[in-house]
Amino acid sequence: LQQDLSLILLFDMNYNLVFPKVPMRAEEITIPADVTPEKVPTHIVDYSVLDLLLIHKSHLFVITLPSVARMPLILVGNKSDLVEHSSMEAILPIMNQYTEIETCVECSAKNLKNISELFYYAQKAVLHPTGPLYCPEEKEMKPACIKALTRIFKISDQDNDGILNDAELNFFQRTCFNTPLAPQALEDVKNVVRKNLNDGVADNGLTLKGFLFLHTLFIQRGRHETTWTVLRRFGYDDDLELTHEYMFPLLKVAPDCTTELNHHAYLFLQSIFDKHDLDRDCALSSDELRDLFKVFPYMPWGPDVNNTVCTNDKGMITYQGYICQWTLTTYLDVERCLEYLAYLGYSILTEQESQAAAITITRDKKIDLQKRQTQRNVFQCNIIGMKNCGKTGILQGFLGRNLTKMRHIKEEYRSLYAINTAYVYGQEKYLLLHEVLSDSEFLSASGTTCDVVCLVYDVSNPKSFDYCTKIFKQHFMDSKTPCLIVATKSDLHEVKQDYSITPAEFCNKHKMPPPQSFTCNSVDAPSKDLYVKLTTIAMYPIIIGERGLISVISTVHLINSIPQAVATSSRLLFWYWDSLFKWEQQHSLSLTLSGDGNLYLSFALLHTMFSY
Ligand SMILES: Nc1nc2c(ncn2[C@@H]2O[C@H](COP(=O)(O)OP(=O)(O)OP(=O)(O)O)[C@@H](O)[C@H]2O)c(=O)[nH]1
Ligand SMILES: [Mg+2]
Repeated sequence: LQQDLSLILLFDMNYNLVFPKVPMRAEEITIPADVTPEKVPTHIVDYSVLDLLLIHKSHLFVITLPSVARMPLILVGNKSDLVEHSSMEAILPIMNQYTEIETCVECSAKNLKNISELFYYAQKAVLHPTGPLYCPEEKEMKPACIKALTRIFKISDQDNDGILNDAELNFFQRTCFNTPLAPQALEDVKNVVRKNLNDGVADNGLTLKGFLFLHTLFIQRGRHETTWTVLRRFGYDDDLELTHEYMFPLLKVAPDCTTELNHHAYLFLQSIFDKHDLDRDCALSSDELRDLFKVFPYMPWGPDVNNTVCTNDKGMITYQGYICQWTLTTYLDVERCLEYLAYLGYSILTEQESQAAAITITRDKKIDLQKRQTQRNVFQCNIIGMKNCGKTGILQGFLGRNLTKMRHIKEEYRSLYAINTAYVYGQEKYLLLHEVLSDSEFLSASGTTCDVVCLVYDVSNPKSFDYCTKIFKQHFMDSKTPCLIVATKSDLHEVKQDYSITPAEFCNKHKMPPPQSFTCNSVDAPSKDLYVKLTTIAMYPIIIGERGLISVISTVHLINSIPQAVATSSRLLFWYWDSLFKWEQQHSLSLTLSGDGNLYLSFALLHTMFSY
């Protein structure tokens, strides 16, 4: 909304001849905000023909030249005290010709007739112009206004039945005008619509047609500030575009922090899903999806989303898939997430200041490492390996698709991301897989930034492991990002890798868990094992600071039963145990003995997970 108004008065040249003592131009006057009906400070600038330049600095002038258009104008017939009859009839054609003219008023400076009205109309013309809303020739609202109000209707129709019932109307009223409608007022509104329109009211609620009719009526009766209040509340500016402020509230994300949706945001997204899953099959058909995104200016999800998240057997995005895609957008591009939530009317429906309230910024990863604890729910794993080694197979396997299903995916609809949940210690976490496309040994920052790396080689291709070792040495050997080596296509005959030592020996040498076998050539969905392991490592990174130094990010307590765990340990467990002690010595820390089973559990879990 305008903070400050300037009005320019363009005076008739004869004025000074009639009242020769009046100066050519009066001093600028400011009407303070609290005495104006719209509560906006208003500067009144007198104009003499010599000062044309001034016009450009103001928001309105009272009499105008058609060439200086796009500013709202008020046509004022002064000296009404001198005539018997109104000149309004003669003025109407001029009003029709110049749509910038918001209002015509006849006034008299001599007997002060309509003078305060004139300034009221002037303020109104600037603050609530009819120009963008209404076409007087056609006597109907302009398409952009209809589009905006239709979006507002859809957002307010919370059960998506095409009707604003009393509860929805009240919520709408409270949101826009801060007061609910009295039951009688509600009935009156509906009766007005009923009287004028056949299908404006249905099931005792307002249809879209009725809603649009009401706004047309407001505008036609000079109450367009009502429509503007609604439009502005839903984020629109004077050109009926959503404002930058509404779309992109300030959200500062420091490096090494990630962005997630909080519980309230998930509940909101769930309600949006439920509202559009009309057949209640827990998946969105293409029609349902299109309907959901009708409040967007464009379709945000392309067919690649169906290959990024889980779908049902008909290929529709499931509830799980829908939630995962939102999680992905929030994690990878939080600005976009804010934009999407703005289209959905998040701040309005949840009665929050802005969509920023939907976002949790996680603490710096370095603090997580220090404290050996994380509150994060979303982790990213980069999948790296030479061409054709089976990376996409791993991504699609995470969505429960085997090789046969994967082969049906059209090349142009492939996705370099896949996101799903995995359970670690009984907690559901999101794992975001990112297939890194590179055939050289050098990765860009997006290839190396993640929580865990999956280095993939193809057991049937003798050249494929060498690539993994190069990538490892180039990028990860000295980094804090944990790595897991994965041997894909394990259903095929395994050949010897062209490398000086075997993959298992390589892992041992570099203190990594042994290579993990994977195949997506299965009858059913591929095994979930690999994904649980990747999530676990991401959550509890076996930090190999100086490679060989290990810690578990969790509250580590030793318990009496540890000796049993050690007794049943594999080589990995010994290595793990050994490194933990080395780490303890190096950092002169002592591990506490308590009855808590956490460490035992971590040991046992890691032991069973990575033993081979
Ligand atoms: N037998 C068998 N074949 C597989 C498996 N995974 C992938 N393939 C086949 O291997 C080829 C490459 O698989 P992708 O998963 O596309 O490999 P990629 O690494 O993503 O390939 P690029 O993206 O081109 O680098 C395809 O022809 C797949 O059908 C598997 O587990 N077993
Ligand atoms: Mg691929």
